[in-house]
Order: sequence, then C-alpha cells, then structure tokens
Amino acid sequence: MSTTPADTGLYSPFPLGPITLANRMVMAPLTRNRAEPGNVPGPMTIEYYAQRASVGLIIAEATQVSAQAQGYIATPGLHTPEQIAGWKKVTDEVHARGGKIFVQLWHTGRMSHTAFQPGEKAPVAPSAVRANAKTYIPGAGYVDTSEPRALALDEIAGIVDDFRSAARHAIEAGFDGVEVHGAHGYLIDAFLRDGSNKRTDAYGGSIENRARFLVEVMSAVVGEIGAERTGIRISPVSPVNDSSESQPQPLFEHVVRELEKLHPVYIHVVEGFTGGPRDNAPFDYAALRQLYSGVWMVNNGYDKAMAEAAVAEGRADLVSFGRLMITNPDLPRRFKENAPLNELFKDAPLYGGVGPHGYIDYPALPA
Ligand code: 8OZ
Repeated sequence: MSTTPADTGLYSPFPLGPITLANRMVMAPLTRNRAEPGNVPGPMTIEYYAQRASVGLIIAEATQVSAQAQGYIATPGLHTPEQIAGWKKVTDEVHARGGKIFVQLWHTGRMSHTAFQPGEKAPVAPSAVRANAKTYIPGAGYVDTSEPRALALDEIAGIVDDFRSAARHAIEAGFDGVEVHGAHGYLIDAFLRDGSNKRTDAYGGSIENRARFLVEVMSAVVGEIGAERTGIRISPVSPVNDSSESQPQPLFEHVVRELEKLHPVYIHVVEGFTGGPRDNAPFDYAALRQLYSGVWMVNNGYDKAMAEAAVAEGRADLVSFGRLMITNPDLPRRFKENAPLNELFKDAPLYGGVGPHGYIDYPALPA
C-alpha cells in the first residue's frame, strides 16, 4: 500500500497506542495557575481545554502527584478525590468534543518553597543544593525557592509510588494517558543532572545512577497503566530553573536507551532553551532519536512551516505547541487554512488571573 503526503502530514490522523489522534498537532502542557481551592480544576478549566479539543492531543498542565510535589500557587493535583472528580469533568468534556487528553504528572522537587510544603518543611531534592530560581507566593510576590533537603535513600520508593498512584488516578479521571514530567529541573530532571545531583549512593554519580530515579518512575507508571498510555517529556539542554549538566549528550542517550526498553507511547523532547532560543547549546537530536523506535514528539518555537517540515521530513511524528495553543483554541484549522493567528493579550497574565480574560476568551474563527 502506498502512502501519499496527505496520509502522513501534520493534519493527518495518527495512531497513538490504543487511540487515534485526529492530527499530529499536540497542545503542550502549560502551567496556568488557575486551579481552585484544594488544587482542583474548576469550571473555567473545563471550558479552556474543551475549546482546544480539535488538536490531535491535549497534554493537560503539570499536575502534582502528592502534596509534597507542589512548587507553585494554584497548580492542580491528582492525589485527592476532589481533584480526580474535577479532572473527570475536564476529560468528559474534551471527549464529548472529540478530543484526546493526557495529563502531565510532576513533582517539583527543589523548585518549591516551604510555603507550599506540608508542615512548611523544606522541599525535597536529590541533594541539598538550592535552585537559583523563583516561585510566586500570594502576598509575598516572587520569592527565591527554598533550600531543599536531600532525600534519604529509603524515601525514594515512596515518591515512585506517588507517581504510580497519580497515574492510576489519571485513568480514573478519564485521561487517555499520562506524560511523566522529566524536564525543566523538576525532581526527575534534578536527579538526572550533575548540577543538582551530588549523591554518592545508587542514585548519584554515574549517568546510570543519576537516571535510576527516572527509570524507576517510568517502570512504575508503565506497570500501573501500560506503556501504551505512558509518555515522557525531557529537555536535554534547557537551562530553565537553574538546570545544568556537564555532559547532556551521553546522559540523554543513556536515558533514551533505557526508555527504549520500557517503550513509552511517546518521548516528548524540548529542543533548546524552553520558550527561548533553539540553539542555546549544541545537541544532536537526530542521534537521540536514532536510539528510539517509538513515537517522537518535538517542541519549542515550532511554527506552521517548521512543524509541517519536521513531520514531512520524518524528523518528528508529533509536534507540540505552547503559546500558540493558548492564543488559538482552533490552531489546527488556522494552520490548515492559512488563517491569521491571534496574539497574546497584553493586559492578561499568562500565569494566574481570576476571570475569563486571557484564559477562555481567545477567539476561534467563526464556524
Ligand atoms: C512555567 C511556570 C511554572 C511551571 C514547566 C511546569 O516549566 C512548568 C512551568 C512553566 O515545565
């Protein structure tokens, strides 16, 4: 059977494990700090995601696997019955409008503050090395992250279990799958990198040891809900949140070799500096992809032409979009029809806010 470009292009359906995406465009996970008390997604969040259901796959924003996992104000969780019930309303509405939706699961690790931690304790990290970065506390504004404490060896399995149970909760909440957040300096990425991981036990030192936590989390989640419903996001050279690594190429080649054995339904790669330059540091993404036989999703600064070319040339199976999906709920149609794109509202915050403005009032094209 021969395939034509129309069968394989950005706007063509794509099988992802047991589901079929309407097209190869993905809404990237985007923190919006709009959760309601109890870190429960509310009515506006239902509408926000439902408006975006025409994209092949929505990856809902980073969502806490436990109370300790929180690092920012008003980010949702998947560790209480109320949070599961809140998300169920989101997934029901996205599915009713023909969409597919995963959720990103995170533990922020050292990117947190005592103000968010149960008992106002220190956040946890591979090592007691503070991230030179800020978070936002109501009343206090942007503040430095707190100095974390190093996790004891016997605490690590409990956090792996938190990812496992959050993945179970995600399926209970009706998600089609989960994306494990292995990027941007949060707990999994902090274990990976030698800038933040100074451990001398089985979780530190060699590349194999630093990748152990990621592999354990992925094994647990895959074991709980199946590889065909488990994706992962990595950001090999993104310095966001004070992330640093002396040898990203061999580190991430090892990570992808390990992932090849577990075979998650996709690997989602942030190329370059998240939300910034794509060429901030040398990295051979083609070499990384060569090590994986599964689905490859790319992100960071893709526009229509770049995304069409990446898929047409076989450099990616799926392309995710962040800001363009915030401002254009109907992005697939706009790309296909070469329609103009909405700009970010200048008078509305990207993070937080109370009313609909900047969240659910970006217009779609008239029907
Ligand atoms: C922006 C603000 C807060 C969190 C990430 C989840 O970088 C985030 C995030 C982004 O992955």
